[in-house]
Amino acid sequence: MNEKKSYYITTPIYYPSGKLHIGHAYCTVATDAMARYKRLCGYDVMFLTGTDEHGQKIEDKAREAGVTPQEFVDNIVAAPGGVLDLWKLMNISYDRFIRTTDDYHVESIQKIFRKMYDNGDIYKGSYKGKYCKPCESFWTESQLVDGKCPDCGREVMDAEEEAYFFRASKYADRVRDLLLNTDFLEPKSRVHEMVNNFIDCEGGLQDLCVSRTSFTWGVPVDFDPGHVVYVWLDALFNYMTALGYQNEKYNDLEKFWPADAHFVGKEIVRFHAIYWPAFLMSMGLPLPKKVYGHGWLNFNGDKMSKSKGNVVDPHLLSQRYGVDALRFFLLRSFPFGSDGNFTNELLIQTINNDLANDLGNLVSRTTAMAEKYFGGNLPEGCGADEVETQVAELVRNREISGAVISQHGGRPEALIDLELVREAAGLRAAYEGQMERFQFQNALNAVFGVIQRANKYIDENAPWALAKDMEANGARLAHVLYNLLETIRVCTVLLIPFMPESCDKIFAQIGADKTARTWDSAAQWGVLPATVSVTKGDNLFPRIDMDKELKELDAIMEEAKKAALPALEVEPFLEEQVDFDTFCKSDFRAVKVKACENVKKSAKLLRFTLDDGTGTDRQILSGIAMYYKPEELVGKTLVAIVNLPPRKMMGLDSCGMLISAVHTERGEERLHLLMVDDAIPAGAKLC
Ligand code: ME8
Repeated sequence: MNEKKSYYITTPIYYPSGKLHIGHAYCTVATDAMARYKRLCGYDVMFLTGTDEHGQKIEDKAREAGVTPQEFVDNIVAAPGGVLDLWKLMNISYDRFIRTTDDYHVESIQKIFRKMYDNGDIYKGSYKGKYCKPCESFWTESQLVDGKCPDCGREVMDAEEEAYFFRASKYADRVRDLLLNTDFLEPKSRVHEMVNNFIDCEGGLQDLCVSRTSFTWGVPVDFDPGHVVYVWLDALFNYMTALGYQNEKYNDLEKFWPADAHFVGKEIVRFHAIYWPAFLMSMGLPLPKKVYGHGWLNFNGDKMSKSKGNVVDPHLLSQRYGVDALRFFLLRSFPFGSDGNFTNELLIQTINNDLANDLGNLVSRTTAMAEKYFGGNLPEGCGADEVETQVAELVRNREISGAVISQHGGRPEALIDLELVREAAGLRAAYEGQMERFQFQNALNAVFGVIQRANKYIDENAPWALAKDMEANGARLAHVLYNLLETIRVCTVLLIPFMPESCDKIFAQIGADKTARTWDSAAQWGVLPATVSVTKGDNLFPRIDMDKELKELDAIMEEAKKAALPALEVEPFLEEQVDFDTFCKSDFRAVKVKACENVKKSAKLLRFTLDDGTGTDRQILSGIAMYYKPEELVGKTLVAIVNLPPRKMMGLDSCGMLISAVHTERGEERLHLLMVDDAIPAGAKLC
């Protein structure tokens, strides 16, 4: 039997310490595209993702939230709107999801730790150093940047504890060799950074502290109570425990280990490219074939960590633009190996240019014309001719020559047709080359090059002009539409890894059955039957009005900012006491509003004419025009302090002050004039 080749790919397992943002989705979407691509190519794929649930940060956050660490992580991982929900929404086709709190993983980590201890690679010592709590990383003085954590730039603290150490130093030479002399780590630009900063640095590769005693939320070291396993050792081995390493839960090691690719963000390349292979060397295990360190999505220059307050919510974005548009944007707009600047404007632009204008337009124009001119069914005989099929074949075998094209004598339009055929038939090979190197942006560039070519082909052939004389040009028109459908089909097959749901819809519109959606068919020409049935469907990617949309997004962000502020804040109580006699000197009276108006040229002031019971009107000015309309207040019974010395405001005397209650709601100041029972007569003293 011909067994399928296997392919094992992983994402980092995420810290469930808060909501995931678009930066997290970036890596997972890329991994998903790769997994779908490999499935399309016929591989038996294992796509692993999960959550990294131990460590001091989680313990602290749980304490702050008043729940147990397990409750805390359960709430972020499995609750509605949590990690699992997000991956479902983003159409992430993972095959396995590991949580490092899963029993089988905990059991495996304990066995692994003991094995490394038994083989002498883990030993007990004491640790003195600088510790970055959010990153859960110990650093030496020389590794700090401006005295701060080199990964996240935050303050570090002095820390000392009895701890177990992993003899990383023992593996320095082998890891250096792995990095410098193999393709283990990519992009290559990251290799020297790793070797120079962590192996060939002053003091060489340091042994790694792999246990903690200062908190308890971790995998307990079973032979030394009080110690928990360092999160990174715990987390890195997820890639193997999830296949059944040191546990009975799964049995997939033989099939899937070593991993074909670990996708990781650039800041955790150090753990994956240095300690991970060293751990595996210590255990005598095969090394993964590739670690790919992708860049960060920055948002206005910042990595979008929650702590820097720049979160962009993937739930919200996919609700507004559709999951496929968001997935596509992430891989189309940024080269995977480098940083990219995420802006809402770029997102909308990409959707409008690539999806609405180029792809959407091509599909809707082609299907609309097939319906309009042929009732959705192209006539017999309009399919690929012999020369076209032959050109496609030669392109596939990389044997194309100009001779074949010029042989296609007779038809003046033949050259235009063959150019399109050649581009479409050659697309798969170009795309494959890029996908194999994780160059998603380039792969998509290739596809969109052909899509643009096809749009140009419509203009070159002007089907609307051909349609004016169907008797003379009907066959040509049908052939033009057939060529367009074939081009759409080839491009759509190659877009499956990026936009699976939209591709299904396009296939349905162009009448492509299962056999016309395969990897093999993407390098062939003439796969759709000539009499294919076409149905124009809904507009797949509606154009977005940029200005309007940006305004709405601003308003949403403003609202979100407000929602994050405390619901209610009142002023702190005064510490200083006032003696009773002083207090009694304040003369509070009930007053009735006889008239109220805005003060000219003042946005704030209202001018009150008040009955204070003395028989003479009292005038008070109050800075509350943003809270009340003057006419609302006429007739109300208010409270005023009446023995303050008069003050001039905007040239008018204010004789006293009206009493209000003030507080802050979601960051906005609120004010309520104190209004009392209308039965209280004007001038009544309040005491
Ligand atoms: O690092 N742009 O978890 P994590 C691109 N638990 N990628 C980003 C990003 C951004 N703005 N922000 C975060 C961990 N990421 C560990 C992994 S694996 C054994 C343990 C990426 O939740 C980040 O680079 O902090 C990392 O690869 C991933 O999200 C998970 O980050």
